Amino acid sequence: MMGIAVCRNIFLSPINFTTMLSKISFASRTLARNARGVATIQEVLKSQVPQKQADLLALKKEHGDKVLGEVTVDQCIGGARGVKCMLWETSNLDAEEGIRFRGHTIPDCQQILPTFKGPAGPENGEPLLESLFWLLLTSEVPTKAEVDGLTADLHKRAASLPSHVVPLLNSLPKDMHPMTQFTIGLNAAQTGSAFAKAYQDGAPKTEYHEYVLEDVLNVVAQLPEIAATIYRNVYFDGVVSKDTSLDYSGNFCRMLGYDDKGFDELMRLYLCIHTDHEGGNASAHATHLVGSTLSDPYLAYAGGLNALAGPLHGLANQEVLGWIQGIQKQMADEGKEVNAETITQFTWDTLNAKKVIPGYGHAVLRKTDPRYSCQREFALKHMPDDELFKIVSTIYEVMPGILTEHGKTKNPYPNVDSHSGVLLWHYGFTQFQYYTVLFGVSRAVGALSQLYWDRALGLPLERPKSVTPEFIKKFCESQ
Ligand code: HAX
Repeated sequence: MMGIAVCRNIFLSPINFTTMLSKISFASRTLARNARGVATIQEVLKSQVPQKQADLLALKKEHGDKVLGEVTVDQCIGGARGVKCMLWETSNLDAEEGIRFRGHTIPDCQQILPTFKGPAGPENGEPLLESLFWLLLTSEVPTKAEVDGLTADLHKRAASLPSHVVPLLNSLPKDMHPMTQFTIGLNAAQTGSAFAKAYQDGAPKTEYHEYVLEDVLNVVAQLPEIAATIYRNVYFDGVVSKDTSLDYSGNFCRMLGYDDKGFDELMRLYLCIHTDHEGGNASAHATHLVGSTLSDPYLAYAGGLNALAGPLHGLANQEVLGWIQGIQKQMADEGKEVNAETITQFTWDTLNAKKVIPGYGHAVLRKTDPRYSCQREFALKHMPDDELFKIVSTIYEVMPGILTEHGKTKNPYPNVDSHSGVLLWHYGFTQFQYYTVLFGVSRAVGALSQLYWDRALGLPLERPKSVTPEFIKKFCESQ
């Protein structure tokens, strides 16, 4: 019977087939996991490190002198697009397909990762951030019991935020950008770094990753309180309330001051999809680079947050809302509707003013970002009649054509930042200057999972070679 059902499914559609394979392999992994009992993330990683170290040594020994690609002068001057020069474990970005977390697409993750209700599957809600954290760190799909253990551990670790951090945040000017406050808060929490202390105390290199893991878990655990304190200070009464009976995302929503199951689900999706986007993006790369100097995870991720705060990167989600409001205001002033025609006109005005359209284009992607698509699915399911969502949908209808006609961007399709703000706005989270902080809470999970492996694998100081324009000219003329 099962064979027949499987065959029928195969002929239904390739997507069903992939989903079914994911479910089968998830089921077999779950059986294996149940056989070993409930493990902690530390135990799983400890068992993996020796093999991973041996694998990397073997890879270097066998292929160390092979050529992965060449670098053109355009690439050297043009932000190193496409230059393969960084090892990244946790995720991979394909220009057409988008992100895969440890080999799993976003729809896969929605099928196989435990949810707040328990079992995996979209019928039970969005995956828990802790599930994805486990997957990114270990490359394994956790059981619900393992995820619950990690949730409890993170809640416990949150209390380790040094006592001077919240008073410091309370003293900051309210008009300081939330991302600036965020990096100040994280830098200030660095006094609690286990790795910095162990290094000072002379820990051997072979043990660095153990202390780094402590810091990675602590940073992820402490970020919600830093982030929520900033939000509550800047926009409300400064009071942060917790509910540790919930998961990481649900508790974070309560800390921000939201008590709405729909918003909890959105936050789970939001925090999952922003975690990781392979290594070359500015926030992940900055974390990796700073960490390669043996700066501890607090300082390394503060570097990542500073990169995320730029408008070409994470700040684009704030810019998108500002741009949409610009259309709304202008059309209201002119007594016009916001529709395909007026959006087209407004877009050309923006482009003719030599500005970029926030939320569109990407350095790697050449198709609609699947992080955009899954947010669109969420909106279609939970808020199909929302006014802003309709505007975002109309923008999606017209923008690829306009950007193609404009002829500059290599990718005329939307990226993750094009959609996220509209979903937050729907639930009353309208303070869009703060949006990038939410992105920053999530990105820690990916960038720091990789940072753990950087130290476990003993990756060296990152130090590419720069060249002068005179060198390029002389070198090329001599060819
Ligand atoms: N609107 C107008 N022009 C755009 C554009 C856009 N959305 N995207 C790219 N272009 C322009 C570039 O500015 C560039 O122009 P110049 O030749 O005059 O410098 C040209 O098209 C070629 O750029 P590209 O090769 O297609 O894109 P890049 O790899 O250089 O840049 C960016 C990628 C994401 C920075 C770019 O598409 C952009 O500025 N987009 C708008 C900002 C944005 O949405 N950023 C978020 C990206 C996702 C992310 O990191 N999230 O955190």
